[in-house]
Amino acid sequence: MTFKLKVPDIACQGCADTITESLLALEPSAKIQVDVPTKIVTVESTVSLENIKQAIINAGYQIE
Ligand SMILES: [Cu+2]
Repeated sequence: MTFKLKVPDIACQGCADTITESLLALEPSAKIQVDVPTKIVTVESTVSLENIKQAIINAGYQIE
């Protein structure tokens, strides 16, 4: 499944890296794209949307 999530707190590449790492910890083979200007995280993963959201929240970010 491919999920698109808006994470308004993303401000820089450091935020993008933190979110990417937390999602890779969840599923190492996930494909993750973080677009800093639009603050959109695209995740291609077999993990449920709920778990993806939780990983982003645990990394310290809120999802819109
Ligand atoms: Cu940042």
